[in-house]
Amino acid sequence: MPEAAATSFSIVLPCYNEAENLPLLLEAYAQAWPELGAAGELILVDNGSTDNTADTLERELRRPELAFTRVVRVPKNRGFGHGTYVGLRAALGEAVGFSHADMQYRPQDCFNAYRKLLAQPDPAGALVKGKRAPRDLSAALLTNTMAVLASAVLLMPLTDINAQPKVFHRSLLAHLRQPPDGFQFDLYVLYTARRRGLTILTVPVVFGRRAHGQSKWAFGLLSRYRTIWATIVYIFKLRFGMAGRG
Ligand SMILES: Nc1nc2c(ncn2[C@@H]2O[C@H](COP(=O)(O)OP(=O)(O)O)[C@@H](O)[C@H]2O)c(=O)[nH]1
Ligand SMILES: [Mg+2]
Repeated sequence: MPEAAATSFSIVLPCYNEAENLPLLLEAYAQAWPELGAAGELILVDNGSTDNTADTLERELRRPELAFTRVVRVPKNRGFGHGTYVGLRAALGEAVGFSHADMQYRPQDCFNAYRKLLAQPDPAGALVKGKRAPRDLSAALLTNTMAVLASAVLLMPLTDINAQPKVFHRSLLAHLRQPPDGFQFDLYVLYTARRRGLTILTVPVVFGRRAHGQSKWAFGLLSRYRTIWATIVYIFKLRFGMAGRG
């Protein structure tokens, strides 16, 4: 893993077939970046995309106002967790974080989480995550049911597990030893942080609408239930030591 730079922040955004959203996303980051007011880098992970993501990124990243951005490529898609982990391993920041690439979160969400982390007496002892404003009933029901189940089985308080971003000191990376490939990555990061005694802090975020395209997992009943089932199985695997315990 690369050595950490002086106080700085790496934001990792794994992108899977988000070619339509990327120009908007990058424009939002180009506009907002000066607000960060710190050294930083934006890492876009082309997570084995099969659309125009590679060409779009090549074209967009020629813009000088995106000089803080670089691309990491995953040749074959294995899922959200794998792509995010590959991006995090390439990160140089002393603080690192990840979020989504479909415009549902704002760059400022990452910045706010970073500022909150830096404001802690011991930034290495905390992880800052987004906490979504109340959403529609079925989304809230699913989120809360998964959080209650995970908390009860893993014996630790967990809420709004998949809310983005997650921002933490790079020292946690060494403990993410067996990250899951899929969307269970968020749970794994929180679980590992809690087991290591980190304090979990939140910043409020608004979960907006996708600018283009549809959710990559909740687009149909079957794919939705597959992801939910995989998460339930993963919760029990974590509990009984059959998945990576950092
Ligand atoms: N499904 C999926 N999404 C990925 C992957 N890698 C990165 N992502 C990104 O993960 C983010 C969230 O995915 P999305 O399907 O919108 O999930 P939702 O927001 O929970 O409905 C998007 O920005 C995707 O581009 C992957 O391998 N699979
Ligand atoms: Mg989304």
